[in-house]
Amino acid sequence: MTFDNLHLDLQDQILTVTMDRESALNAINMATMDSLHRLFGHYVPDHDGISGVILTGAGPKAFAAGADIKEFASFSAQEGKRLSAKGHETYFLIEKSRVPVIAAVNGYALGGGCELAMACHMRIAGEHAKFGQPEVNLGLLPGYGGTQRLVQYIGKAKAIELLLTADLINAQEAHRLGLVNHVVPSGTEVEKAREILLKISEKGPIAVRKVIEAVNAYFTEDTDGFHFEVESFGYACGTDDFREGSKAFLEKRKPHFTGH
Ligand code: DAK
Repeated sequence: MTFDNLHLDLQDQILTVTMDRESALNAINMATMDSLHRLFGHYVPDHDGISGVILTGAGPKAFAAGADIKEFASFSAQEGKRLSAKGHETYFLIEKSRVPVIAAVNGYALGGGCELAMACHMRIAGEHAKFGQPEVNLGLLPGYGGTQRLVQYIGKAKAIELLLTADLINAQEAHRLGLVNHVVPSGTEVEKAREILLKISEKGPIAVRKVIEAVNAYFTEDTDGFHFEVESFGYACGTDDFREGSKAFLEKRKPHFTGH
């Protein structure tokens, strides 16, 4: 499988995905969206040797400076709606990924780029990163879930201000608001994300997947998250991994999880 505009690097079961259009500040065009869709729809879920994914942007300036304005500027209402739906589908694939996905935000994360970072399970920001949803500057509103996920992360009052004013915020402010998990020296975002994913890769893979699903359930309208947790807990109790995890604790050794 080939992925236009993405560079993949798999090491120690951690897949680093670099959006690779540095001259356009990694703006997300249709080819990139299609690649992300196939990556998270097929490649990652079908690959047994991936325990976590890091998403980042090429170069020192941008994670992704938005959807590609040059490409969508001439879109009709019909085309815009179709692309928006495809973006939603893609970003949901990331949010629902069975393995954790961390955005290593190495610069501008604007518009569709900020929405992409928000679809990931965590965000590590370089100290010079900038976040924002400046769509209203273009006479648009966010089209890839930004009006929803920004509210989920930082609350309605601040989210509506950023969405209406198009103001950008720096990494420190994003951290203060709860949008990013850690701020690190620029250039070390991927390293920090990798450190977190390696730690998670030592945990039971079924438990990791169920935590992601249960947290997502909180934000899924027709799902009772508490009920989902009860069901998932019961399921986890019946796994070999749980037996191994508790046995290893009692025997004072590290567990060997198999994902069964
Ligand atoms: N799209 C295409 N090209 C972009 C781009 C973008 N979003 N952002 C930057 N570039 C290109 C610039 O055009 C420039 O290309 P050349 O002129 O060299 O060919 C190159 O990247 C370098 O950019 P600058 O020269 O502007 O670099 P600066 O350091 O001076 O400024 C900046 C950096 C990030 C402040 C500036 O580039 C900027 O304001 N960029 C645009 C930010 C922005 O407004 N992003 C879009 C947000 S709106 C949709 C669904 C979703 C969306 C839209 C439609 N449908 C379903 C239809 C989402 C929309 C958005 O994301």
